[in-house]
Parts: sequence; C-alpha cells; structure tokens
Amino acid sequence: MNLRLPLFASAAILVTTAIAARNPTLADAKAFLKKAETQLLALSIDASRADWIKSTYIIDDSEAVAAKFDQAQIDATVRFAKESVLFDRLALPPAERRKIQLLKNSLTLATPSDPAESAEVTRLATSLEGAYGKGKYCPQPSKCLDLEDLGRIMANSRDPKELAEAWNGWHAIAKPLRQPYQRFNTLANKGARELGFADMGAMWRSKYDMPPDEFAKEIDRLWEQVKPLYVSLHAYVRNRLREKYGDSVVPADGPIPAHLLGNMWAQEWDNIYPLVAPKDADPGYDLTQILKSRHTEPLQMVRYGERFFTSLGFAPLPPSFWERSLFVKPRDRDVVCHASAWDVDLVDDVRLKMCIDITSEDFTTIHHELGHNFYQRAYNAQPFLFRDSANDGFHEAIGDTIALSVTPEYLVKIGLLQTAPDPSKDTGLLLRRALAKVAFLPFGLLIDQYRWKVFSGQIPPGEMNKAWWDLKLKYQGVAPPSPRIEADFDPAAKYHVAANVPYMRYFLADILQFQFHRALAKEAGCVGPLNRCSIYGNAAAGAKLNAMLRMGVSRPWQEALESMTGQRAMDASAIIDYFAPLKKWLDEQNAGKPIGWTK
Ligand code: X8Z
Ligand code: ZN
Repeated sequence: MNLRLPLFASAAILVTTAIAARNPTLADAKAFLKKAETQLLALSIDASRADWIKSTYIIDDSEAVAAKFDQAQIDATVRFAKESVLFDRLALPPAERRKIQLLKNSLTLATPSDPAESAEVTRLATSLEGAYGKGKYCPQPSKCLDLEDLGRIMANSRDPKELAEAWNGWHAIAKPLRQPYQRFNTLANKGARELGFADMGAMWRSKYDMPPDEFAKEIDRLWEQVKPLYVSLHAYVRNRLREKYGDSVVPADGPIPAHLLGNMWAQEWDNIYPLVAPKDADPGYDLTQILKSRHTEPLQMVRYGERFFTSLGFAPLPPSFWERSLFVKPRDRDVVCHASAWDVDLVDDVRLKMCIDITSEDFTTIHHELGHNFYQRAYNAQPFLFRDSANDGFHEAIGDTIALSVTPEYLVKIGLLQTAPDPSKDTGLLLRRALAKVAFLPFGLLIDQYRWKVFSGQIPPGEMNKAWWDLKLKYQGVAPPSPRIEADFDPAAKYHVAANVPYMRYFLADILQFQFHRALAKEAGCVGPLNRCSIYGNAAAGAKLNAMLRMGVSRPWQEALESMTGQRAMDASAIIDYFAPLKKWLDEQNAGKPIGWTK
C-alpha cells in the first residue's frame, strides 16, 4: 500500500517518527493499538451522539455539529491507519495483525488530509443524508407528502397514474443532489487514494478477508447461481401484471414498469402479493390485517421482536433502549425515517430509530433492526476494533434470519393466528416470501455495481442517470415509468446512495440468511420443509447463533461462517433449495410465455 503521512505535525507524528527511526517492536505495536482503540472509542461515542441528534432532529445546526464530530472520528481513524504502516514489516501475533488491517479497511468514507477538504466532505455527507430525510413531494402548495406517505401509495394503490405520480414526485427530490454528490465523490476518492486505494469502490471491496477482485468475482458467482430463480419470478409477475393492467401498460417480453411493483425502488415486491397470489394455494391470512385489526401499537411490534430473541436465550433489551429509541415519526420536525439500529456507547446503549407503521413489512424490518442490536450487544466484550460483524453482510443477515422463522406455526404460538394453513398452501407462502427475497437479489447487487463504476470513473459524470437505468434494466428487468434525462439523479432517491451506505452487504445478507436459517433449523431439529421451520424458543439454535455473534470481527468471516454452518464459503444453494418447489411451480405457470426481457 502506498500510504502517505499527513502533512501537518502533531505530537502523535513526532512519536511515530521516533519509532520509525529505530526498528518498531511488538511492544510499540501494542502501545499504538491501545492508544488508537482508546481514542477511537471515545471519538466514536461522541460522533454517535451527535449523529443521533442530527438524525432525529434535522436542522442546519444539528447537521453542522454532527459533521464536526464525524470529521474528528474519521480524521483520527485515517491518521491511525496511515501511522500503522510503521508495523507493516513487523511480525505480529494474529490479533494485532488483524487490528491493523481493520484500521485500514474499516472506513466507508476516508477524509482527505487537507483540513478544508476533510471538513467539506463530511459536511456534504451530512447534508446529502439530511436532504433525503427532509424530502417531500408537494402536489399542491398546501399539501406535501413525505416518503412514508408516498411509500403507502406505492404499496397500496393499483392506479398506474397515481403510482407514476408518487414515483415521479419522490424521484424529483434527488435532482438537486447530483452536483453535491459529484463533489462528494471527488473528495471521498481523494481520501481513499491517500489511504492507498485506487478509489472509494476499491476501498469498500477490500473489507472481505480476500483480495478485492476475488470478492467481485464471488459476487458474480453468487448472482449466476440465483439468476434463473429471479428470471422465473420476473416472468410470472410480468404475466400477472399484464392480466391486471393490460398490454398497453405491461409489455409481453420487455421490462416491467418500476412503479407497478409495490415499492418505490422496485426492490421488494411483496406488497403486490394480492395481485399475483396463486388462485388455489393462498395461505389465507395477511399479517398486516391481523396486526391492524388487533390495534397493535408500534412499541408492541418491537416487543414481539424482542421476545423472539429472548426465547433463544438472549438477555432482554436494557431499559435505556426503550427510553431512548425513536419508534414513531414525530409530527413537528424532520427526522431520518429510514430504519437503523444504533450502538451508541458500543456496550449496551443500543437503540432503534424507525417510523413504525403497523404493517407486515415493518414487522419484518423490526426483526431486521433488532438483529443488529442483539449482534452489537453480543460482541461488546471484544476489544474496540473487533466490535463489528464478521463482515457487513453478517450484520444485515441476522435479523432477517430470525424473520425467516416467522412462520404460520410461530404466529399461532404467539397468538396472532388461530390455525396454520395446511401444506397445500405452501405455494402462496413461498411466493409471498420470494416477492421479498428473490425480487431483492438483483437490486441488492446493482446499487454497488453502479457505485463502484461511478467511483472508478468508468461511469462518466455526464452519464450518471443513464448508467443507473442501464443497470436496472440489465439486472432487474425494470424500466422507469417516465422518460429520464441527465438532469435527473434517480440513484440518490435511494437512501443508501444519498447517505453513502455501502449496499453489497444486503445482497450478501440475502444469500447468507438462508444459509444461517438452514443451519439453525437443523440445530433445532427441524426436519420439515425449511419454510415451515421456526427456531423460536430453541435454546440450542440460540446458543449456536450467539457463539458466532460473540466473535464480532475478531476472526475472518470464513471462520465465523464455518462455526455456524460448517461451510467456509457463501453458498446460494440454501436460498435455491428453500424456493425449489416454487421454482418448479413458476416454470409451469410460465410455460409457453416469454421469459427474460429485451429493451
Ligand atoms: O436499509 C435497510 C435496513 C437498515 S440497515 C432498514 N435495508 C435495506 C433497504 O431498506 O434498502 C434492509 C433491507 C434492504
Ligand atoms: Zn440493516
């Protein structure tokens, strides 16, 4: 790696220069790591507190303050990463070697060493996320719709005109983000290059305990494994949507219009399940209806999630979780509603920030978020640099793994359903789940295929919107509901682009959660079809899960995966096996109909 020390002098640099003058020792490395871990922990807590305020009260002042604390934390990490080259040639024990590697690879944003540029890039990061959080579509001056309102339209309306209006209304908020995003890229790439990476995408790909190019190949391999399943689902859904909307709206062999799939980004399609449900194999219950008819409160939704984890042997969430979390969208101010799980003091000040709606979708998202929180608490005895998931896909997969155990039998156990549908209804159950999990696969993949190319310059600034839709077409087989031009910036209408959160983690999680589910179901002694296995209340499965979570990122992820599944590689055979009966059924339905898409 080509690492340059920052140009400004500091006490820390004088010390490292002194060490460099002689040969550094193991004791030097340990002292260096101790100092880095102590300082970074303190900076990280300050930054989290400032970020929490900013995300739950978006105003210029909270953004400015948060940007300052973020900058202090990132600058310090960058400085320590640069200093750590001192120990590159020293033989170190595995834990110390790994910590140094993590110092270099842990950042998703690296600030440039120029203080003004560092301040500018962190300020841009904060304001891009803030602009997304504040985004609204105002069809009339006195009537404004936020993303939650628009999301409800996307989920429930069956009127193509209304859907297109909501879609266009939201995507318009991203237009003004194009210029600041470009500037952000320039500066963030500069920071990544100073750390020795080719660009920010290369930095993101270097976190996976394997050479970055090999990781990109792993992704391609996994996608090739699951693509036939996606293509079958796509063809089936397109046919059913043609029956609903007619061939003037949905082409026979072209891409599906993105606004008809029940979700603003066409990323999960389960909201249109009623439109595509199998005629004679519908499970006959709808969790949203059940939760609504029981007048379930947001806090109770979270309690259901917590109870699942405690049933596995995890300790209940601390009182501070219930006091400090945000569960409901405040009426009087802008907040970042996109759900997230927080680990403020990296011990037990865990929190959930979410604008909960009483829907089955949010029921699942709550389990997703609590998966983060229980993971965070499980690794809190590790040293600071190891307090993270085995890789970022693991963090995203844990809560989803638990949500795969939300089976009809589980709903009966917790009193939400009276009787579980019989096995003849499994096609409907599997289809509903595939609309979420299989539909998501190409989406999970393409966001960072896109950003990797933007960061590397392979997508030129003048084609940033066209390239987005080229990839949406290539991977998802969807098309925009209205003509797009380069003044648009549709990628930033997705939270993770505006907020600079890497996305490949969700693709990995989509694969991993089925691997985890298969292993835990086996541990729990479940012998039936995987979609009817629930690990609820199973202490053995809980212990197996906890053993992996406790490791944090102390060991390469391949070891963590092996400890739970016996496998050292990510393997899409679990998701393929899970949906195998559905794939067969889909292919029967698709017989004689066009498969795949041409423009
Ligand atoms: O962003 C999330 C979580 C927070 S980590 C709510 N997810 C992705 C998304 O919403 O795009 C969960 C699934 C995919
Ligand atoms: Zn998540």
